[in-house]
Amino acid sequence: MNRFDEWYEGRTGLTLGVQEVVFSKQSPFQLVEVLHTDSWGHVLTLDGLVMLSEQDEFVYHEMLTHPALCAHPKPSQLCVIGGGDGGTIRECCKHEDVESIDWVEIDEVVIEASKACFPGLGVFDDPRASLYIEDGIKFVERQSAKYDVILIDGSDPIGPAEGLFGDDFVQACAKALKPGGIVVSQSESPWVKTFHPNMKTLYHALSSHVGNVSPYLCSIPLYPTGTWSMMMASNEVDPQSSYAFDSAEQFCESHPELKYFSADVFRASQALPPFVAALFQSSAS
Ligand code: SPD
Repeated sequence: MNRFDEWYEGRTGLTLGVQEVVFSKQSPFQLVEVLHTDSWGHVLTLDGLVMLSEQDEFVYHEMLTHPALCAHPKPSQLCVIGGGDGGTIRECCKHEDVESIDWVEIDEVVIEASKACFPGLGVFDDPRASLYIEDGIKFVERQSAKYDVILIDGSDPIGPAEGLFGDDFVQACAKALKPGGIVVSQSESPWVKTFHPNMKTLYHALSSHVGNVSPYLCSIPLYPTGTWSMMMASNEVDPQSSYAFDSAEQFCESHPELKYFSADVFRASQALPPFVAALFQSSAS
């Protein structure tokens, strides 16, 4: 392979020059590959879709984690669904209030590839995190009023991750949250029409089962179109409050290694261009 293409709408896509396939294994769920690319270092793909690159992964992991963990007054008990590369766990572990993380990854091969090919990227040995290799949907269905924050670090809504965008799963997350808890999910690109139905379903499910939904945006060059969305929902916590921004300011002061998240970026990420806001004003599909 000397080039990799990810097609996201017909013949539109992303192309990367590939120097070497450094890992390739078909798991029971998907084809897990790590490619060494010309410009982005190692890149992890699942069934031919980019999950992360060494060079831009910090955006996704910082933005999935810190908005909710700064907005919540005491994020002690967490649940992370997916994220077998360990990047989200790495960011969660930076928060002193975190006491325990139930981490549920369906595919052991993603963990194997990440440990072998991205040394130092993920955190796999923090005593606060307990790893469960199982279907995150079934795991969450068994929980009740247990978590302050649930982070959904799934892949795209095709194949094993499709259920993570569905009404039943969001309802199960709502039941698994403590009062005042927060759910955050990655939620695709507003530019890619193929994913609009999933984005709308997720938004409306979060809104009816959890509470107020705040979609926000960030820039991830190797994801389709480079503009990426995430959704945060809570029935009590307001991510636009001065508490949330002050807490982000303080957190960033003690974490100068952060490369994307800041209090200003947090605030700005919630400003939605009208075409994005309009996606969520129409009915569920
Ligand atoms: N189009 C890619 C969406 C992938 C979201 N999950 C990435 C996992 C990184 N921890």
